[in-house]
Order: sequence, then C-alpha cells, then structure tokens
Amino acid sequence: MATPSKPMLRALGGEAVWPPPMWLMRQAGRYLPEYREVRAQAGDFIALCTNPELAAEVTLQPIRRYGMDGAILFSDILMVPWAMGQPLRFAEGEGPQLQPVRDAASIGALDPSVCVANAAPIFETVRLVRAALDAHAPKVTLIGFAGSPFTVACYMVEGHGSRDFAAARGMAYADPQLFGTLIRTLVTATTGYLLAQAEAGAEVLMLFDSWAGMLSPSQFRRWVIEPTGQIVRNIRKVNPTIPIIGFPRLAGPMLAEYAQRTGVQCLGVDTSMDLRWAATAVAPHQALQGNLDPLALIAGGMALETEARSILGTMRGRPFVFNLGHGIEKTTPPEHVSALVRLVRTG
Ligand code: 1CP
Repeated sequence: MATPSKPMLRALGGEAVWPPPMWLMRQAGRYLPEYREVRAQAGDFIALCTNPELAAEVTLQPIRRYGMDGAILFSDILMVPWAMGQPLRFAEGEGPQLQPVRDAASIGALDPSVCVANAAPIFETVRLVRAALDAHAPKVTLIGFAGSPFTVACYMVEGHGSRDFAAARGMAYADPQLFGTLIRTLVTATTGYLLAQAEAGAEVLMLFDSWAGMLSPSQFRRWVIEPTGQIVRNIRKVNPTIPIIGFPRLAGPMLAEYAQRTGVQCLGVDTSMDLRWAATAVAPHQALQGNLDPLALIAGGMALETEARSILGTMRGRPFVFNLGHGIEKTTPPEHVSALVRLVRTG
C-alpha cells in the first residue's frame, strides 16, 4: 500500500508529523453562525443527523472556515440506541432524553441487527462528505465515530445526562449479567455501525468514552477495556488497517492498560492529563491526541497561546494530533479558533 499523504493518517500511522495535524472535538456546532442557520432549517437535532445533505454540509463547515486536517462526521453517539429502536429526543435546553432500559425485557428487546439498516442516512452522509473531500480537500481525513459501549449504556439506562450516572453504574454492580447483556448488544451494534462508516468512506474511526473515568479500576477493565478491545478486534477482522482512536475520558493512570490491551492506534487524552506522563504510558508508535482546555479557547489571548505552546513543546518529536481535551463550548468565539489554527500551523 502506498504511504498515506494525508497528515492525519501519517500521524496515526506513528509518524511525528510537524507541525502536527489538527481538528477539534465538536468543531461543528452551535458556536458557528453557519451551523445555527442549518440547524434552524433542519428542525430538530435528529432530523439534522438523518438528513445526509444537511449533515454533510455542517460536517464541512469547519473545514471551509479553518482548513482543519480532520473532518468528523456530524452525528451523535446516541444515534446507535436510536437505530436499535430506543425512543430518543433532544429537548431544547435539556439535552438528550431516552426511554430508559432497566430490566431484562427492555434490554432483551433491543435488536443490534437492525442498527445498520436504520442508520442508512448516516452512511449516506459519510459518502457525501468523502466525495466532497476527495474533490476539494484531498489532504483532509474523514473521521467516523461511535460512543463506546459503556458511555452509551450510561445514557440508555439513565435516560438522560447525569453527573454520576448512578443508575447505570449501580446496575453494573447489582446485576452484572443484565448490564453485560446490554454491553454485548452494544459491542455488536457498534461494530456493524463503525464498519458501515468505514465502507462508506470514513478513513479513521473514533470511540468516545466520555464517562469511563467514573469507574473503579476493576469496573474499568470489565466495562471499558474489554468491550473496546472486542470492537477493535472485530473491526480488524474485516478491516485490518483503518486507524482507531480511543478516548477514555478521565481515565487517569488506567490509560496505560487501556492503550496496551485495546489495540487502538491513538489515544485521545483529556485536559486533566499530563502529556509528558501520557507519552511514557503508551507505546512509542501509538499516537496521542489532545488536550487543550476548551476554556482556554474561550479565553483566547495569552492564556490560549501559553497553553497551546506548552502542548506543542511537549509533543514535538512524537506522533501527535492537536485537539481539545473535550468538546468545544458553544460560547467559543470563532475567531479564537482561527488564532489557534494559525498558532499550531507555525509549530
Ligand atoms: O441542538 C444541538 O445542536 C445539539 C447539540 C449537539 C451536537 C452539536 C449534540 C447533542 N450532539 C452534537 C454533535 C456531536 N456529538 C458530535 C459531532 C461531531 C463533532 O465533533 O463536531 C459528536 C462527536 C458528539 C459526541 C457525543 N454526544 C458525546 C461524546 C463526546 C463528549 O462530548 O463527551 C456525548 C457524551 C454526546 C451526548 C450528547 N449529545 C448532545 C448533547 C448535548 C450531549 C451531552 C448530554 C449530556 O451528558 O448532558
């Protein structure tokens, strides 16, 4: 196979590309006026995620505005439970609302085999974005994604966002068999969902595990490392080369075991993590991605410059993808993102 010429694919392949490729988690979203315009046109959020033309348009907006190296599919981690038939709505101002699954009957009723068929419009978005990038931005890498089984299960059991996801984490202790059934269902659904994105043109796959850091080490091994490793192995059987980014947010020292045992090519690191330590915790060929504080991006000016330069100084000479440590906030001034791009581009 020819050496990839896209900067992001080179970095994920273990090369210390400099200046590093960059993109930002949630780079498409409400902080952009052009997003708000399309969002208003689409109606609700699910309508936007399942409208391939509009979803492709918002995926491409930050590429046009900033020239990022990565375009992340515009969708949501909760589209997997939605595609398995769990009722979902995004209520204005209160975030996602699902009809909770908390017993054997409702968990048993979830059917992972219908996920790919129901998510067909999302794969069409991937096709449209890939065609647009191939035609107009051939150096930009298309990133597909899903939530990791544990984080998605948190929302499915709880029914909404939460500070501690006590119902989900409680079920994992009180009835590990039932929770395990839900996690296995999600491993199957997520494998098919990610492979379908790869087939439609995604060049990298990312697994968001936003709530991994709430677990004890033994629970982290069981509900984060094992299912993530299974998904990676399942994908490898069909697609041996596509790079996979794992983002076990707030994993702390568990990052080392996660890196070793899941087999991901790249580790997303959150803002709390010391990048110098992370560099020693993962294998030299494993890339790191992160970890600017989204609040430094809101502040801008010297605070932003100091934080970004410190990250660049620490990561120079390593395979690295510049990113935030969590998603961009909706109060972020778009011109601060432009300033950050200029800064990272000069290395
Ligand atoms: O009305 C709106 O515009 C909805 C806001 C919104 C957006 C823009 C939601 C609802 N999801 C998204 C897009 C989204 N979500 C992307 C798109 C691509 C990009 O990065 O540009 C991605 C990758 C996600 C992933 C996602 N959704 C995560 C994992 C990352 C993270 O932020 O921790 C999680 C936890 C969700 C759930 C979710 N979806 C939406 C909201 C507001 C939430 C958080 C709910 C909560 O816990 O309170």
